[in-house]
Amino acid sequence: MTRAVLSIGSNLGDRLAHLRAVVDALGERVVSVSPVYTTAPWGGVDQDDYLNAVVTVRDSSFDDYAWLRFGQELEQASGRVREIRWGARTLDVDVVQCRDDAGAPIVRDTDPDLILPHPQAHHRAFVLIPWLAVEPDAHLSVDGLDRPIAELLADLDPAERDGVVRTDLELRDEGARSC
Ligand code: PH2
Ligand code: MG
Ligand code: MG
Repeated sequence: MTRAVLSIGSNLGDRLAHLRAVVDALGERVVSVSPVYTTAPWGGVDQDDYLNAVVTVRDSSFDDYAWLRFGQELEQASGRVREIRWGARTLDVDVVQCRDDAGAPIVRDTDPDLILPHPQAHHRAFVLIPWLAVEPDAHLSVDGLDRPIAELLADLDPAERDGVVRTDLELRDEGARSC
């Protein structure tokens, strides 16, 4: 059994539909879904604003690689093509953190396809703000030091935080919300 924190983002095509497709596909694995935010592009590439959200998930038969593969399949299904690093995309699903059975965060630093926790997460207001909305007490290991994400967010340049604006958009469909 693992629990994971997934960051999802889109800035090409029907951005909301791409994010909703992730929540739909995750189905019963979903523990919580953050609000949706419009976010200024991060990473220095000139491109349109993103929609971003965070989804926390769990599955009794998934390990960390299963979350990675699941995300990659959804990225493919959204029509994502080879792109430049940190450039525009129909859908990006990143595993930010993954905890094992005992609740311990899994650490990986040898496979470039899956570094855990995500090496850029603590720099990204578009990850920390949605994550904080669903897990206010969450911690993230940065350089081997366990830090509250609220503190990591406070350390960011205010301009980074100001670029992340909450919307009224919803990722769960009506049926799921009324359950
Ligand atoms: N994803 C990127 C690069 N830059 N900026 C924002 N605001 N949101 C993203 O999801 C994002 C980004 C590549 O994964
Ligand atoms: Mg990414
Ligand atoms: Mg990615």
